[in-house]
Amino acid sequence: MVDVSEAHWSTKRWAEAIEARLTEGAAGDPLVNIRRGDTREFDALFLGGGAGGRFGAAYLRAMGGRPLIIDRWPFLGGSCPHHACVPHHVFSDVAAQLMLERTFSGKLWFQDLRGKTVSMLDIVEMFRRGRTGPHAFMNYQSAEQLELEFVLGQPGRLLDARSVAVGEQVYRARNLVLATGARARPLPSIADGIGGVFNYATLVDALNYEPGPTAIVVGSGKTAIEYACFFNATGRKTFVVSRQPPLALLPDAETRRFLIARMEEQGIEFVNPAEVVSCEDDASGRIRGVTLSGSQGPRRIATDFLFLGLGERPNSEEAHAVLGVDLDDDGSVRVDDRMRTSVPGVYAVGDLVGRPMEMFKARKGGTCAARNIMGEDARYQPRDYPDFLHTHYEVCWLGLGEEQARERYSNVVVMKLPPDNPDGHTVALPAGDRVMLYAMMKPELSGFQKLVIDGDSRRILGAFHVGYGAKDGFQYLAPMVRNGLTVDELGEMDELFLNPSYFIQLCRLRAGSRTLRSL
Ligand code: FAD
Ligand code: KPC
Repeated sequence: MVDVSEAHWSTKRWAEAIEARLTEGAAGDPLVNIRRGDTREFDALFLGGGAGGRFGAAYLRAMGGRPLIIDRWPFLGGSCPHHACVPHHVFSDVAAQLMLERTFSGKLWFQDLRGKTVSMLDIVEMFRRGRTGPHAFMNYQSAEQLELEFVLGQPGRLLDARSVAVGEQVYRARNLVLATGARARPLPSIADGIGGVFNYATLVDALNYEPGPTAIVVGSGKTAIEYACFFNATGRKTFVVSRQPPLALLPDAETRRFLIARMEEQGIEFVNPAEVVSCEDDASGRIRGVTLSGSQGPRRIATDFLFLGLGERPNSEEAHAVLGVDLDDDGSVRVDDRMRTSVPGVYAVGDLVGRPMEMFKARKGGTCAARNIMGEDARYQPRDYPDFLHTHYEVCWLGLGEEQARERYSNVVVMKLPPDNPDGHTVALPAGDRVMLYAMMKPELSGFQKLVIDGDSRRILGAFHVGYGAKDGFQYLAPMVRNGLTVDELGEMDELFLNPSYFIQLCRLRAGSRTLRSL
């Protein structure tokens, strides 16, 4: 083991150590940061130092407790900086940037990208180099600012409800918090052993060739759509194959239609309902084509690049086998609203406990477990939360879609931009940060926004935004909507014009009328 408890490494030194260990793989000795002078028993072992484990440990430490994190990777922060949120945002930034450049190819200062493909391998390698920064920061912040103790770089082995082994060394605590995350679901058997088949993790870890002109994505959820838009924006013909229609998770049909139309304009072809029934490989073992079955009959598409966005499966097998924790049908560890599993003293958090698999849930679950371990009666159940995904745009939403609202309320009012326009003419709205060029030169690409309102109580029921820069706003809007925010209260706020979503001024334009009308 390498004792780093007195090392006080800078981010630069952490970056070097992490990179060296990632290159060595499993051969590296664990990095051990345990304060030698502290003889207190650990209050909790956190198995997994991703968002759930790290935030849980930090909170427990802040409350005066003593946590120990064990993670198989040489860095803290888990999947997010390594192969999930951070690369997803890099690739989505690339998709947005390239859509802008392709739309205005040859105009103003834009280079002519028509018919050109940009290197996916270069972008993935750029991310691989860049992720060292977030990795290093996670360890620096955890060690120096949050004073966390940890053992990194080797897997932990569950022994019982109080003990975990790393190699020969056994660590014990009063409680155990399972935070081992989830992994990508494979395509059942037909792609086994074939090269050129990727998921979000292997794409960034293993891509080592320049994919050809066609990309096939399987799936219809967030990861499938986000990565499909990235592949498409690089100039590749991209097919999205799924049993379900895309974006079913987004609860407003008009917003879905806007997004799908824009993706199709960018050249994405949606094939559904359909599934991949076989994959062929070439002499080198790399995929060279897939056969699809579906409502339009069998179809073969030649490709050397298949991406699976089939959702994730919780890493719950060992906890179930060794500790006997109860699982749900999807393999997630069953917890109550204090994050307690079926085994006393054992908690579980994050992707391991199922949907929604999002950072806020992992982090809040971790802090909830920590507070209970430290004697508080803290409860957490994710509900009424805002949500987002990327296409070539950033898409945010909360609450009810228009159809859902009409099922429940008799007087639904809608405010949106752009307005419905019978002759199809598009106006330069919405206009705001990062869509101004679209608004001026190609207004139909400048976005879409919609508020769904109960006209009787004047309360906001739902909000949808396609554009850029509204994610922050939706974080703060969600609790206000939950607490009954009305059109009148929204119209009283101060907009920072040109604001990405026009909700404040649209509400103010109507707030004076006793009978609300759509706008
Ligand atoms: P993880 O972060 O996966 O942490 C689990 C940790 O457990 C890992 O560090 C792992 O090494 C460790 N571990 C597992 N087994 C062992 C063992 N036996 N011994 C030791 N350590 C072990 N969410 C968002 O909110 N915003 C986004 O933009 C976003 N983008 C995403 C993009 C993609 C492609 C994906 C797949 C997910 C995305 N998510 C996003 C979801 C988010 O990444 C997860 O919800 C979050 O990372 C879950 O945190 P966690 O702590 O539960 O698991
Ligand atoms: C570097 C960064 O902010 C992205 S990774 C976050 C992981 S954690 O703070 O542990 O939730």
